[in-house]
Formats: sequence, C-alpha cells, structure tokens
Amino acid sequence: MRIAINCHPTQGGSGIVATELAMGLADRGHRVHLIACERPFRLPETSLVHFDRVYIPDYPLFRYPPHDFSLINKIVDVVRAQDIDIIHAHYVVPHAICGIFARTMLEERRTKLVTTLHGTDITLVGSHPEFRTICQYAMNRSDALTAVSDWLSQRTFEEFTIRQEIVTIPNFVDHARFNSVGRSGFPGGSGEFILMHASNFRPVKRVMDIIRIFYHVQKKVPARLKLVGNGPELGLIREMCAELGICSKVDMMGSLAAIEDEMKSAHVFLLMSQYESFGLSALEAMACGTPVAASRSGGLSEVIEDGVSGLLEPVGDIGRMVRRIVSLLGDEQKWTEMSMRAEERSRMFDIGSVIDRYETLYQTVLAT
Ligand code: GMT
Repeated sequence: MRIAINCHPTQGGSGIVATELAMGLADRGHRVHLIACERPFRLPETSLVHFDRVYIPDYPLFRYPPHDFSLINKIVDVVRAQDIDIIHAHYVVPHAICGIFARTMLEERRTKLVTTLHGTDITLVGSHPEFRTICQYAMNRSDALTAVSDWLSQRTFEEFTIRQEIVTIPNFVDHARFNSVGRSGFPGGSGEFILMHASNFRPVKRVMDIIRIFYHVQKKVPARLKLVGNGPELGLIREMCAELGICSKVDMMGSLAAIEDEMKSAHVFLLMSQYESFGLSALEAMACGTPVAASRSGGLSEVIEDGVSGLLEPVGDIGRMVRRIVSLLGDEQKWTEMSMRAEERSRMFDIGSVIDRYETLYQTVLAT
C-alpha cells in the first residue's frame, strides 16, 4: 500500500505512535510518507519512511501564518505525486480536518482517510466550543475512525454525535528497543531506588502529585527522582522541589533520545495524570520491566493490572500511593514479580500485532 501519515512532530505520544507506525509499515514494504512541519524526533535519518516537510510561508499581513493551508497543500501534492491510497491522520486538530479538505480536493482519486483519536484531541482541544463543530464534522467524514483505548472511544461518543463505528486499536511498543535486557535490579544494602516520570509537563499530568509522592517515599527509603521531558509546569516543579528541600534528589533531565536506558534504571515509573487515554510512556516503562504507579483513570486500567503489573490508585490519592510504593520497594520478591509481570503484560501490545490491525483496517477501507 501507499500511505501518507500526518502528525504532530513534537514530543507527544501521538507523534511517537504515528512515527513508529510509519516505520513499522515501511519495514513491511509499504511506501510511507510522513508529513509534518518538522522531522519527528523519533524518525531517524536512516529510516525507510519518506519525510515531507510542511513549510509555512509568512507575510506581514498575517497575524497567524496559516499552517493548515500549507499542510493541506502538501498532503494533496504528496498524494498526487506518490499515488497514495490512504491518508492516515493522527490527532483530529488539525490533521483529520486538513485530511478531509485534502480528500475533497483530490476528487479525481479514491484516496481514503483514516483518523486516529489520541486523547486530548477529544477531551480538551476537540471539545472546545471553538473547535467542536469542525472536529465532529471531520470525524464523521473520515472513512474510518480509530481510538487508542476503549475509554477514549466511549468518551468520544459521549462528547460528540458520531455516526460511525470507532475501532479501538491500542498503542504499542517496539520490544526490540524497549526491553529488560541489562536493566537494573533491586538495589542491595543502602543503594538508592530510582523513581521516574516522563512527560510534556502539562497540568493534565499532575506532576505536583508526583513530587509530593516522591517527597514522602524518600523519607522512608533511599530514593532519587528522575524527571524526563520539558513543558510548561517545569518552573513550578523546580520551585516546589526547593520548598520541600529535595532538589538534590531530583534530576531534571530534559528531553532524551534514549529514554529506554533511563526506564531500565528505574524501579518505579510514575504517571499520576488527571487521565490518560492510554499512557504510552507507562507501556514503554513496563516493557523495560519497570512497574508503573499510575492514576486509576482513563485508559490506564486497560494497560496496567492493579497489583499485578503495576499499581493504580484514584487521582490525587497521594497517601495510598505512597504506602503502596513503600511496601513494594520494601519487598524484593514482590518487586521482582511485578517487574516480570509488567514486561509480560507489555507483550499484549507488541508492535507487530498492532501493525497487523492497522494493515487490515487499511485493506477494509480500500475495499469499500
Ligand atoms: O496530551 C498529551 O499527553 C499528549 C497527547 C499526544 O497526542 O501526544 O497524548 C495522548 O496521546 C497518547 C498517544 O496515543 C496517549 O498515550 C496519551 O495517553 C494521550 N494523553 C492524554 O490522554 C492526556
């Protein structure tokens, strides 16, 4: 097949999923074009995926340069030049909307549009009154709609009037990269436990809860906290660490290319979000054999089995989570078992089986 994928290139989960999917499809012999305004950070120069950059011309008249017109123009040009069968839009705003416009312009062809819903495109951005009408239109006019969890499918039906099926195709992990080979074991003697969090540090991630949890945990067991990524709340987090007197135990690592190495060194990965439609970083940590402590919210309970492959507690319940983490880190056998179960559970979301499902979906859509 010949597939054009468009996505946000920034360090969010939707861009990672789109990029990994593009690479997986290209490895299987499909011709894949990835369209974005920057090279997605997980797309190596050596990849078989063709990268098509969207340039956004500016002009003094524009207060806001019209990115979306350039994106539509690029999609149309790539589809025509490369004889593309499927446009796959990741995140409704603006990708599905631009995909609809592009498909309309491509009236001489039978190009199909598949849209994947990722989470905040439904819960925060898409349901905003200034976007709602156009998002609903784009979803209903897509040739197929997928969501990354059953929770997100349900939320979409609750938020919008959707007249077609939403197929759940979960996110996935590449075990060739994220695995437990060489991972750190249980620290002996007075060794430190490593707690870790990685995200874009937006309010929905509730990183302050993570700092509070770490503050209490490190009072009970020797521990460090690694924070990976960048985002708007990092300044507040720094201030909070200073107020609590824990700066020397918190490493702010910024964005990392080889995040799997840090995941392999961590003993607990924390994701205490208000909700996560899926929680891709949790899955990647689990694949590295790192138990995840997470909020029981959104699609996280479709990924983590509480008490087996990780820990789930209600959003904001810091006290209960602290007690459970301290208990886990106090019991080597329990931690080792959970680490193994986390890795085992991640195999349910292996890249190969999920790419099979996207291929089948594309074939079904092309046959209609
Ligand atoms: O808001 C974000 O966290 C970023 C967003 C994205 O599109 O990059 O993440 C969403 O999509 C990811 C990939 O499908 C999911 O793993 C995340 O759970 C989801 N974030 C939320 O629902 C908050």
